[in-house]
Amino acid sequence: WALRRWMASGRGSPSSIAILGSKLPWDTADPSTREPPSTRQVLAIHSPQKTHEPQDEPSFYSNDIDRFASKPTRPVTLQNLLQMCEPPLTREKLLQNARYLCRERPIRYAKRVKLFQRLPFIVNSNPFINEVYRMYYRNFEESRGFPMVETLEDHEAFIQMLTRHSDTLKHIMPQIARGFFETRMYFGTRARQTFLDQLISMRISLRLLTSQHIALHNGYTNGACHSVIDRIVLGDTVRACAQGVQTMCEMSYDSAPDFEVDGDAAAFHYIEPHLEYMVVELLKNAFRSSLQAGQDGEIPRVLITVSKGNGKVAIRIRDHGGGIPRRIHDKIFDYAFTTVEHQDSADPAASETRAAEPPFAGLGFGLPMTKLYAEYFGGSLHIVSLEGYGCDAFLELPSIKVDRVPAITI
Ligand code: ADP
Ligand code: K
Ligand code: MG
Repeated sequence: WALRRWMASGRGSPSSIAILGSKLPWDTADPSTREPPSTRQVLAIHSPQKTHEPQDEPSFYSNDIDRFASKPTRPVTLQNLLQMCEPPLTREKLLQNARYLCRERPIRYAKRVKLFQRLPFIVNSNPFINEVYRMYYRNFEESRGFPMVETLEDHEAFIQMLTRHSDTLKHIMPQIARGFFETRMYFGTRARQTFLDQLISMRISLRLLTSQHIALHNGYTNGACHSVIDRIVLGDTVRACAQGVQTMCEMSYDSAPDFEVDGDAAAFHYIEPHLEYMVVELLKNAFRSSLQAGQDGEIPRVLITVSKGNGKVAIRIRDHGGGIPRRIHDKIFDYAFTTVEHQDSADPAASETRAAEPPFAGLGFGLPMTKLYAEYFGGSLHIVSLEGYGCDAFLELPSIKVDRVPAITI
């Protein structure tokens, strides 16, 4: 029945498969006749306005996927990644990093495609999950078919491909969340946890490598390399996030709690979108529980304290929303675990419209993803709940600077 429901939603129809390229013009059967493609050919095949011919469905048994997925990746240290943007930004440095990525990206995409192929069939047939799988597959094929970057002209085409890949995958997390939420009954909690932690970590890593290379390219062409690490005034960013969440809360529930930010507004270095994502998710939870606690009276306000220690910052978010019942405390970090009640999740039409805009709460991705993001660079997230009273969320993050970089590899 679930399959029928997904087919009925139109996402499983053959027309949705047509955009998947499987052959590139320079893929000939005999390797000896293989001509290296010209830059124009590369540009043509990678140009978004190209009308694609109907093509084969991605094969589950593609040798290419297995071959690339079995190759080892070559992780770089965060230190090396950050040093890349230090002058001098030479042509050689640019092309050398492009060649590294040219080899690395198809391997990393193939490993991700392989992860999806190992999912239970019923899970992979979910339209949201399947669409994400197809996007990864397409990016794998394009990256694998891209010839080794030798000249600055090749590099232009390479940057176009990187930008396009990165743009198409920018907003897929709500889709992934929706897909794994809908298939939660077919999938064990442990298996889902392992899969999603792996998938999201891989996603963070490749996005970092890609954006840093685009930054290096911009630096080489315009002179200034803006690394993926931003200088952030913590108090300002947190206040802006809280204002945003307040607006979202009003739109979803017609009212929202007040909030207060205190502590020192120290500057630190981090990836701003990561910080914003984590703070917004924690605030959404705090706002929602406060709103529920204030149903018949005054809505308790949310208190946010920011502080800076030695090479670290901390963000504490306190709400008086009633806390988390003890019996669910060990489940809150499970993907797709939520206490939000869903009435219409069996309606595919409703689920399609909902996917476009991630809901305020209810997919159960906020806490596990925030924890994963925090731990990626060696930070931490702790939730302390006083049942019947409220919750404290403690987020601690390292400040990432070139002279003091967490010892992690990407
Ligand atoms: P979602 O918000 O989509 O339900 P989360 O992973 O963000 O998913 O949170 C999981 C569950 O943890 C929530 O459904 C809620 O039951 C509980 N929770 C999280 N934060 C709070 C909080 N501040 N107060 C009360 N309950 C909370
Ligand atoms: K959860
Ligand atoms: Mg949440």
